[in-house]
Amino acid sequence: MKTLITGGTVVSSTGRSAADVLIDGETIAALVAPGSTALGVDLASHVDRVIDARGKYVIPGGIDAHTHMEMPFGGTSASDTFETGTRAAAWGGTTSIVDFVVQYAGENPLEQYARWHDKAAGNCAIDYGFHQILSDVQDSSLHAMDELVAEGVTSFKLFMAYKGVFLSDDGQIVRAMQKAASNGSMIMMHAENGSVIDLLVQQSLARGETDPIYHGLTRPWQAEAEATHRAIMLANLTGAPLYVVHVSAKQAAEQIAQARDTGQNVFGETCPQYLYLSLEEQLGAPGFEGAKWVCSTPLRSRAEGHQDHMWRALRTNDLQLVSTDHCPFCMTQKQLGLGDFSKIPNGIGSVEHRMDLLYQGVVSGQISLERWVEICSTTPARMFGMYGRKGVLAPGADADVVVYDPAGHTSIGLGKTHHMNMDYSAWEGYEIDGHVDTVLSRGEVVVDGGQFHGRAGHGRYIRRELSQYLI
Ligand code: DUC
Ligand code: ZN
Ligand code: ZN
Ligand code: ZN
Repeated sequence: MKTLITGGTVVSSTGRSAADVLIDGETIAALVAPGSTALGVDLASHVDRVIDARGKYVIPGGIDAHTHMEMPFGGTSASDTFETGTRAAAWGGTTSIVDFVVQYAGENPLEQYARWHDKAAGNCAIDYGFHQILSDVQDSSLHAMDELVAEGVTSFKLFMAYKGVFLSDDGQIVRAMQKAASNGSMIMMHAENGSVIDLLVQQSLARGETDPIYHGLTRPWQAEAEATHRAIMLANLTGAPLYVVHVSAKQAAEQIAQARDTGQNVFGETCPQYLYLSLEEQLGAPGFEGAKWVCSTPLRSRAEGHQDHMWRALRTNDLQLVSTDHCPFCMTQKQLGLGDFSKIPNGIGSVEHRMDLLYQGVVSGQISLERWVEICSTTPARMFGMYGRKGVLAPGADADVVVYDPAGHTSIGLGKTHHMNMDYSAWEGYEIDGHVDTVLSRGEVVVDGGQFHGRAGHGRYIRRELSQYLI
């Protein structure tokens, strides 16, 4: 099957040009001058399918490097399965996800890895890779880290918060970092001071403060900035590359920027919720509504300037990526925390909207068109060892392609654009300038003309290499 995407503007992380994209089977065959001929014959008449991209951007498919499909968490399980979640991702122009295998304390990391393959295999509409969460770091975990790297799991998430659920103490963190330094893998960190947060939560509940808003108020920016600093120091001590997930506090981003200025391999990710949503809006939500926006790290105060700082950090490359931390729960699941905010499952669902939401940063002049592609696709590919196959439109790369219509419009919300398995949207009422028109995953059209054409099982496991982003 040969496909030609004609008449569009191909945008990469380094520039834009008028070019046609020729796809042969699952990969990109060539980028050619618009209207090119082969031996004097119009190329378009040589292919099986022509996609008209006039007036539109042609970009490499989005890569969401942080999702939690059907994750067991908070006494329940994230509501998107690999099937529903990857379908929603495709609708939004995301053609690869990197999800997290979960190893809770006492579980065998390799068995958990096999379990996650069982959950994903045959169910995904787009390609998927795995990071691995380690909740306790034993001799056996260190051994597993080597085996997992050979399997293409080249990044490991540790937690400085959630004692009794995930927490790795500093000694365990250092052991895992030493292993990462020796096998070349990346340490991903949930950087919040868990002991401080647990204390503030207990004190808050003891005062009778039970509403959702106290989730954010008991996770202050100082707890994030302190843990981020500590994680950076431990990474410096051990020589491990460090990627701080879901950065929301300005002061945490500043810690990352300082470390990067010294040349240390430290990277940071923020999420759409930390660019757009705020503690003030959550405070203004009536009753239990605020539970929709309970996530960790929490939404931050707009008055304190965190959101503006996240945009600025994205512009300056103090932060490198925007992933969603897609961890959706329905309202009945959120209601586990009625009367006790600490029992609200933490997470927001955004996998479908990341490309559109980030594109609003282009519309408003916060980031360039090229930076949009870099943040959404090229850097996640490089950061997590997929570049070449993913993250770029070049001969030999997987034909993961999005045709994006800057003149289009997208209304987000239930009954509008919403394909995630959730009974509300954290983004209800958002109006997007721009529209994901056509999405190809490895040469197959999965979304086009407002229709889903993909299928569960098309998506394949991505065996990742070591990070290609390190200094
Ligand atoms: N951290 C995550 O990365 N995802 C869900 C919840 C959390 O705390
Ligand atoms: Zn986390
Ligand atoms: Zn997460
Ligand atoms: Zn359109």
